[in-house]
Amino acid sequence: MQLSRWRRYLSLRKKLDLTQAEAVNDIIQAKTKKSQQLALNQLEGKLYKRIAKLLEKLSHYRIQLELEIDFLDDDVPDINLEELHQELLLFKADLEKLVISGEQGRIIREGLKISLIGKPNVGKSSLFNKLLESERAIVTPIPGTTRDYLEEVISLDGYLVRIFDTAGIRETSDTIEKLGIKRSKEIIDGSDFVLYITDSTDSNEEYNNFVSDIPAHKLLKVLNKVDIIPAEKLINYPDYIQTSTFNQEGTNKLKESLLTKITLSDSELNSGLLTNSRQILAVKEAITSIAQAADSIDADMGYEFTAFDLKEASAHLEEVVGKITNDDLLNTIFSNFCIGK
Ligand SMILES: Nc1nc2c(ncn2[C@@H]2O[C@H](COP(=O)(O)OP(=O)(O)OP(=O)(O)O)[C@@H](O)[C@H]2O)c(=O)[nH]1
Ligand SMILES: [Mg+2]
Repeated sequence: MQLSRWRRYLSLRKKLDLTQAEAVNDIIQAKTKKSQQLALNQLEGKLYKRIAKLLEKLSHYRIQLELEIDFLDDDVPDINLEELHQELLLFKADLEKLVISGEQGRIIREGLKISLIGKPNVGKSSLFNKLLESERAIVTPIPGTTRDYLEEVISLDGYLVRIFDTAGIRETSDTIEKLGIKRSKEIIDGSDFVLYITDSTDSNEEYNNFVSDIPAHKLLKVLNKVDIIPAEKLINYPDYIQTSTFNQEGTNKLKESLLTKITLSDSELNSGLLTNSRQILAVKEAITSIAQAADSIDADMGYEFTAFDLKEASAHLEEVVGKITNDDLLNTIFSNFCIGK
């Protein structure tokens, strides 16, 4: 979009909240339909409204407590602490749901990070190329071909997916290969999902220890080169996605499995999701404060403590939407991006 159009758009609005400001950046950077849709929802203020509702609830609880503190001797009706405790736990559960869906929002915005790992020569780079539909990575029959990782981005059904091809992991004395393997391990840690590629003609025993370190929910097992495996052997691999890079069928199955990892419905996508780590962290901190508020009721510590924790929780939620001016925003956008020339 051109600078003049942004100026016109922004001049129609007096102030944007921080989530909307972030959305403007996200729209500019969005690479797929879904990430654009998410950013547009945020720009419309859906996340802002969702957080504002939560803040309203929090201030309702706080007012009850502060009235008690200020007018202890007056005729203010007593607070039902048991009921408040219960409500705080429900409120905390709501925030926890917001964080969980926010992880999906973050995946849509930043892309689902997938790494291809496995022993040398099992066909990682070949699968990488198939997913990309291009001959991006070098493929040879020589084990140890990929020395450093490669990263590429694809759109899967409108979702952004970042794929990493890694150096095959094995015992080696080669210094360059060792460095590549070290990086492969770092990439595994930073991935949302790990595709563990095997080839049934190989023994994977030495590898089992390594794979057992990867959390099970992150692991997708793939049996490649099924074209050279006798068909009757395939039933030994029921929990593997079976592929051959010589045909399309397996790659399609692989893509479908990846899509099942993005579990958002369209209505959730439109519900005002958290979309970045900053927002998620602020809500997590609000959850800690709410838990402390509930604990302070449990421990009979007095209204002041509970009110203090609720104030902290509000401050954290306010961080998500903190107000900024259009000028601040335009300065940030145009200092970071060269658009609208
Ligand atoms: N028969 C068969 N061969 C395959 C298949 N996929 C890959 N290959 C072959 O296996 C060899 C190794 O493929 P690569 O994709 O380079 O394997 P890699 O896992 O990336 O290997 P490194 O980079 O060395 O770790 C090549 O000769 C490929 O043509 C497959 O599905 N079936
Ligand atoms: Mg390779």
